[in-house]
Amino acid sequence: MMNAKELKKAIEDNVKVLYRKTIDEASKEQVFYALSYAIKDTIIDEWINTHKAYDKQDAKILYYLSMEFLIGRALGNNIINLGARKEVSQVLEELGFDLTDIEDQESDPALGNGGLGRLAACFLDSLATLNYPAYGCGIRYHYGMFKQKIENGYQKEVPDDWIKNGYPFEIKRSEYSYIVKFGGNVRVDNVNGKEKFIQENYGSVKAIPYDMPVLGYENGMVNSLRIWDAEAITNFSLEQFDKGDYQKALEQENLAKTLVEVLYPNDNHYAGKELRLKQQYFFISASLQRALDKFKSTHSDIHMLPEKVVFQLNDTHPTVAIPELMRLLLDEEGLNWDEAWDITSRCMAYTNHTIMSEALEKWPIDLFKSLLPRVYQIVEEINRRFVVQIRDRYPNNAAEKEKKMAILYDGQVRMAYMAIIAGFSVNGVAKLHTQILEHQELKDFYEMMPEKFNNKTNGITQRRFLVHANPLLTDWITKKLGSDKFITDLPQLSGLKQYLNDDKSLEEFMEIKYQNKLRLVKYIKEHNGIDVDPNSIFDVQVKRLHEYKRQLLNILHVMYLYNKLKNDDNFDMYPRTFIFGAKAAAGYRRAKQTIKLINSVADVINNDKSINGKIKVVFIEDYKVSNAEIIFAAADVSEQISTASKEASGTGNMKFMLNGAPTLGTMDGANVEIVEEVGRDNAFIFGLSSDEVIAYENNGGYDPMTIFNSDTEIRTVLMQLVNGFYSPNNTEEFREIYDSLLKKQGNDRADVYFILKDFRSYAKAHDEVEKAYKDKKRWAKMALTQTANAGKFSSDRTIEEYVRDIWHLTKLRLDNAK
Ligand code: GPQ
Repeated sequence: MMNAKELKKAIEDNVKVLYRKTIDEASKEQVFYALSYAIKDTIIDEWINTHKAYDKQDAKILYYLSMEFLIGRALGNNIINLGARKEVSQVLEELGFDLTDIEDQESDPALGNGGLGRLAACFLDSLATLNYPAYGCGIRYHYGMFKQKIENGYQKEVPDDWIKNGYPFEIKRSEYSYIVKFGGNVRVDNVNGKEKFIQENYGSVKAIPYDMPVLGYENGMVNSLRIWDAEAITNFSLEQFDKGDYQKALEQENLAKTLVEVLYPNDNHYAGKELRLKQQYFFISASLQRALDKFKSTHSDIHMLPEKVVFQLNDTHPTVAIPELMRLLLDEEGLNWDEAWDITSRCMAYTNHTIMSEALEKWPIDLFKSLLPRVYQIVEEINRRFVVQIRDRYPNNAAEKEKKMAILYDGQVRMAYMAIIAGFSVNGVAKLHTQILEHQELKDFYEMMPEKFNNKTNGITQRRFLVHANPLLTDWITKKLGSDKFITDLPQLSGLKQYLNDDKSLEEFMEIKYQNKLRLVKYIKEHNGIDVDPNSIFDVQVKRLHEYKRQLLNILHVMYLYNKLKNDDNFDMYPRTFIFGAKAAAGYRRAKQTIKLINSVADVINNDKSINGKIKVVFIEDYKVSNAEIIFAAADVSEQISTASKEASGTGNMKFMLNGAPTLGTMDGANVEIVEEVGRDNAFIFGLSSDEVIAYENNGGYDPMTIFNSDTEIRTVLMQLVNGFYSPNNTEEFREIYDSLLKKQGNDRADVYFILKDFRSYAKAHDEVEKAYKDKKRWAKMALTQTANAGKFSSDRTIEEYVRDIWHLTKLRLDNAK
């Protein structure tokens, strides 16, 4: 890192070169660019040095293949990982600027939907911090996750043109471009008695990589996130035009334009769009071609590939990597099937992130085949061989096993099955989730190949979600522990346990929470125009809007509390602010109706003077990584209320925990492991267990009408959905929500997600929260207990487990590192 004087000069020079301005004339945005380029300058040498070390040490490289990297803003994070936070702030101050303001100028790169994409970003941070050689490989979407506007209570999607003004931390690397082919047909040639498969009449595009630096924490390591952009090859070339191929030239131009245009905004949901499959193949083919070329530039024997390269498939989205690697090895490298299969199956590992059936990718064979004719042939052969294996192993129930396990079945290509069959590892993302995979969802595979299955409980990076998000707490912990080692060794937080009975420390801890609440209060006032009482309990649910995550349960409970306040003279409550933040997939009706409901309830309650502000409801517009950091730091209560068995892990739960907010949740996903760490007394657990949910599901569900008929308070709340209480101008506004809770909907049971079933138990858990909060000291202790026990949930731990059990990487040595 340059010294303060050099940095100052670099910023001033950049402002001049970029904008023909002196620093005193520069806007905040201009200073953002000037500073970012200065920071990039200091990164570059370490970046080069790291990749020289890759080559010199002949390091095994991980390729983390993912359709999503929800990286969030880079500037602040890079400054932290360079260890230059204080210095940079000071220089900016001298120049008349505030670092936080400058950071706010950066667009928030949202190349992901939610948990899955954010996990990939946390993993990159940990890999670099732990000195492991790795590339993230993904897509340079021109439009990331849409920006959310709330208009009249409804979500409106606004395109996220994140690269409009140029993104300072990326580098275009045209010299590593590759051609990717789509469609056409396969011709078989016979060359010297050997079959050769030639794809012809295809359309193609050029894949161009852009690299972003991924910095380790104060260790001189800089890995790359490589995202692929598309360009047309022809540009209406005369040649094609002459050949009368005008149509094709146009098509290719168009393909390049649309291919990487936009991220599909679906979380935990597969929509089956052709363009999505094109995106998948596009970035996979380019990434693999590049990985093979890189390998071959320093190795002569392709059979060594598994010793030097490993590919991790982030969910099924990149699974086409399996037949694509086979294709490259067979058709380009000239290997035979067995050799190619041996290499492929030793290079590929798969992570499963959900058991929700609507998320499972199943491509129609017709579509798959016409788009990827050669790749499809290979899939057929993989499937054929696997089916032979099944018939061998299960001679008595082969047909049934085939139905349950074959890759090709019922006119579909089942991607998850291909990933399991071809790869050497299948992992779930939390203990409970992995158990459900092994014993329910994938039990036939587990029975046949148990050695492939393993668990890797998710984690989060403390560099972003503590050091960057919560500088006050970071400083305090550093003081209390006498060291900042927890920044790279999170279990050191357990040293805070010695302060659990120290009144002064508890007071300090809660004072920091209060300061962070003030920061959020200010954000809410500026962005929502709502006044929030910082002394109220901040009860927060921020995550994607999905029925299984049950934001509906939360808001119904708010309606219930409001009724009690209005109608029951004996009822009183501690002031609460219910904070929501959530984007709904653009085409997800029920999710959008839930957003409208939350906003309608907010409107009525926030404007009712008679309840003395005892309840406030805030819907934070455009929930994203940058405001998430402010929200986690300010939360008192972490709502993790998914229907048990449905949330594979959750990672927001860990971010709240780290920042001192106890979990109010079900025994689902990683909540189970959070409770294991803090103890049952330091969490508010409610609801059906996953076993109970699964048992109900296997027996046709339960009857919500009995609850409706017997519980008058619940009934009142439900009636308010359809009597205009929250929608005076349209009593039908929330009819579908009402119906979904009480009536069978086509093939769906009533109340698929057990909202009414869990309601009373949820309300009781909320009572417990209030009781605990009123006892200031008890609460402070409980809050500090969360932070002190958060050590397990660092993505550093997760990455070390992947390395130990799956990737077998070696730490890179960096000679010039600090
Ligand atoms: N997850 Cl399949 C997503 O965010 N998107 C998806 O499409 C799928 C899963 C989440 C999952 O719901 C969370 O429980 C996990 O914590 C997260 O992936 C990371 O594993």
